[in-house]
Amino acid sequence: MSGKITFTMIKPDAVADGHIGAILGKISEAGFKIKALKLTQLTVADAKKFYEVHAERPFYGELVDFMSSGPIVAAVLENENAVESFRTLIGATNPADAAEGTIRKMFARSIGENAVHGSDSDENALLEASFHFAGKEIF
Ligand code: FUP
Repeated sequence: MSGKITFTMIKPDAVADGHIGAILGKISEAGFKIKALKLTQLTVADAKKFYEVHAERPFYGELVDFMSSGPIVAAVLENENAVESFRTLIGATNPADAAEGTIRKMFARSIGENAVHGSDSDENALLEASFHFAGKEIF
């Protein structure tokens, strides 16, 4: 499955702003198949673990607080060249730099509250999918 799978979260800002349906619509229109999907909330410990690669960065505390502040939608997605094509669909980390029509350009509040996550490698996609979903929840 490597190469065809990516993992995403619709982050607390976009859930609170009522964008779940619109974002899932753009994901489907772009040709991604939903392999797993749930509304859930990260604990502080979950968010610390998920973003531990950023533990030394100055924004880590705010990122952990934000990501555990409210419900998220977690999903596993399938497509050709899934990681790269999904990152193109979501746009740059900072919505101010994101291309027109990308999910972050349309729905993100700021660089810290940027609407969606997308895995940055095939290896991380599989690790992130298994962090959030049991095998029997992935179809
Ligand atoms: P991305 O791969 O585009 O999600 O971006 P990064 O992995 O670099 O960053 C992960 C998250 O850290 C971002 F989604 C938001 C947060 N972040 C900040 O809050 N400030 C920054 O300067 C960079 C990232």
